[in-house]
Amino acid sequence: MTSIDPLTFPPGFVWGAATASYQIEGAAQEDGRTPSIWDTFSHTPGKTLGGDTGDVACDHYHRFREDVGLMKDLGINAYRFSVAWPRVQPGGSGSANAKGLDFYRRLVDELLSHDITPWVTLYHWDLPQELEDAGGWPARDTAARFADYATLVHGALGDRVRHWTTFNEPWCSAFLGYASGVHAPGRQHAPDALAAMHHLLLGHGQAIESIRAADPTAQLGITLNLYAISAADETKPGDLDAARRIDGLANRIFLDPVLLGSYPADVMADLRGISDFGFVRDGDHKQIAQPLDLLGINYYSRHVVAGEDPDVPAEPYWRAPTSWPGSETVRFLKRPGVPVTDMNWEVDAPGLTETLTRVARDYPAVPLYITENGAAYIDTVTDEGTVEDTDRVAYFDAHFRACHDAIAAGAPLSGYFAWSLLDNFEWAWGYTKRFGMIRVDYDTQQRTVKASGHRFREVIKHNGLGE
Ligand code: GBH
Repeated sequence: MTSIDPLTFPPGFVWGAATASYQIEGAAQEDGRTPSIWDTFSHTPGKTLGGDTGDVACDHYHRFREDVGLMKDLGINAYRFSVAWPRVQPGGSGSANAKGLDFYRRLVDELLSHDITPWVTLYHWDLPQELEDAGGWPARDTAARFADYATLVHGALGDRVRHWTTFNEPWCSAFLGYASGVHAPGRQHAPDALAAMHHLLLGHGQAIESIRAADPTAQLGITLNLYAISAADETKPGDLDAARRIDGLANRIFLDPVLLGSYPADVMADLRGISDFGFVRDGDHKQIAQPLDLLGINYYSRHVVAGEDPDVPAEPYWRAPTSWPGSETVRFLKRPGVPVTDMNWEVDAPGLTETLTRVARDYPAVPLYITENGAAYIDTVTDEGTVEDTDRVAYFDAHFRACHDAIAAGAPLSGYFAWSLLDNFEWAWGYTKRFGMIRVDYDTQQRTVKASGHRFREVIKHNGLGE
């Protein structure tokens, strides 16, 4: 074949990069910021690899002008970042901290002056510790606190920010934070995880309603982490049921209340032994299912699952992790020969196409954005100081094509944000896992655009994968 498919994206397709406050900002004790659950968690021995914390991280709080300059250099159209609640409303309630808000005003102004559209995530996991001490997400009042905080941030930035999402991956906040405990606040009680899920969703609905009332033309949404799910053997009823169950617990348990207005009945039945969903009050479903202008999807990988099989030895890593309450009989499989990233996550680009077309098929129409997609790899730094992250270049390339395939199949995909702009604090893994298109030397804070960043610049310039 001589002609190359230019794989051009639709005009106006948004190309961006994403980060999150606790993963990059540092300056944990500056200008009136109070501790979040991630400060407490990361400072608790044994919770993060090597005891790493976000105290300094990428020092973005002090280096944001340089970082915006790098964004300009890559040519990104939009930048997705999160606001640290304990910076702008210390303690999680009451009046605003002007110095905290000023940081985000400076950042937004810097972005706008470089023609980069700011996309604000209101919550990327850094709950003020005081609210956790008052009960955290399992407490219903936290939803109202969040809506109040969201309204406050919108009041300060709404004149120059048009794109808002409430939560980043509420699945992680609920299930990793309160069931398996591998994320802050590190609690391990499955019924609490389900109550947390409901109150995160309620906070989403209340915040959307409040911002919408103040600003009818704002573009509002939420970001969910979705997985492609498949049964190990489609001829085995046990495997098919495992796939139904995990799709329910991973995807539909958030998609359904947000876009259809109720929890999926089969998932509630699966969870009967854990919770009676007594936390749902009259009117909650309607409150949660606010009309949205966009849905953010974070996609990383696929889960291949199987039911119990007496003939297969039950190796521990096959068992459903404790972050999946209600799935004790499900086995998570690693497929032999499928390449994995440095997180040990299987690379599965067709799963991205599948996820997008599935949401378009099963849910009411809403513009879709990939708000995160990317991969951790161990990067090679050459003697000349360049970073040849060949695996990441290939990962991105395959997933750009997967996005293009989804658009060709009719999915209303309107933009793509790479995770991540910079190497950063990878939660329980600390600084050992690097996801950036830009390398960060944590000793010197020097930034180096990796080969994947240079490649991204070309893709953005051509709005596609052609020459
Ligand atoms: C995203 O989460 C985050 O938004 C971002 O902050 C982070 O840096 C980035 O991805 C890279 O990790 O089956 O119990 O082992 C990633 C979504 C969801 C992926 C949970 C790992 C495993 C849960 N994560 N999943 S479990």
